[in-house]
This record gives sequence, structure tokens and C-alpha cells, in this order.
Amino acid sequence: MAAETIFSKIIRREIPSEIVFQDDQVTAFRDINPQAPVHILIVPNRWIPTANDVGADDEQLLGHLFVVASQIAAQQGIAESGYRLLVNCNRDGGQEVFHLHLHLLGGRQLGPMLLRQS
Ligand code: DGP
Repeated sequence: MAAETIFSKIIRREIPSEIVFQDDQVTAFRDINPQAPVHILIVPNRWIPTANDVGADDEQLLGHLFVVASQIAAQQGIAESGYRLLVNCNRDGGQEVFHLHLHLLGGRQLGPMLLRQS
């Protein structure tokens, strides 16, 4: 049985993190292990474990996630240089935290989308 993750505690501000944006639907905070000069996680406040658990009721929420991502990219000064938005799902996707989140990565040339392995 899946359970809430550390991200729920971050959203409720029960443990520290560098929150850059929060409203009633989403929270955005800096990744603890940044892979680029800008690496921010944009997370629905409501717990959705993986992309597999997204339903029709989530359409507005997930659209809002992208609106917030583009606003944060502009605030971080990377909208014009560019950035990557990424969602990992389950084992093969490399998901480590089972609370759906959008990675916003930028501030350097990110290179090819995937490592070239067979
Ligand atoms: P993913 O592999 O897509 O599930 O990415 C999970 C990300 O979450 C990973 O880049 C590291 C980040 N992360 C894990 N634990 C914490 C934490 O406690 N605080 C913060 N700020 N980030 C975390």
C-alpha cells in the first residue's frame, strides 16, 4: 500500500525546504540534489502517487502545474535560454519519490534528453 511521502511534509511546512512558490493547489521548492543551476520541483498539494494515478478530475490541477512552471521559469530568468520539464514514473522512469512532481531544470545547456543506452 503506497503512503504519503516526505513531499507532503514539505507542503505542510513540517520540515524545511526552500519553497519558491505555494498556493492552494501546488507547491514548488528547490530539489535537494540539484542536477542543474535551476532545479525546482513543482508538486500538487494533493497526493497523487504517480502519473499512472492521474485522472480526468486532475486536468485543471495539472494544467495549473504547467502555468506555475512557466511563471517560475520566468522568475528564475531561464524562460528565454530554455529549460526542461520532466516527470518520472515508477521504476523504469527513475521515480524515487511517489508523490507526482514536475522537475523544472535549467540554467545550463542540458544536453540530450536521455543517456544513450540500449
Ligand atoms: P524523482 O526521481 O523524479 O522521484 O525525483 C525525486 C527528487 O526529489 C530528487 O531529484 C531528489 C528530490 N528530493 C528527495 N527528497 C527530498 C527532500 O527531502 N527535499 C527536497 N527539497 N528534495 C528532495
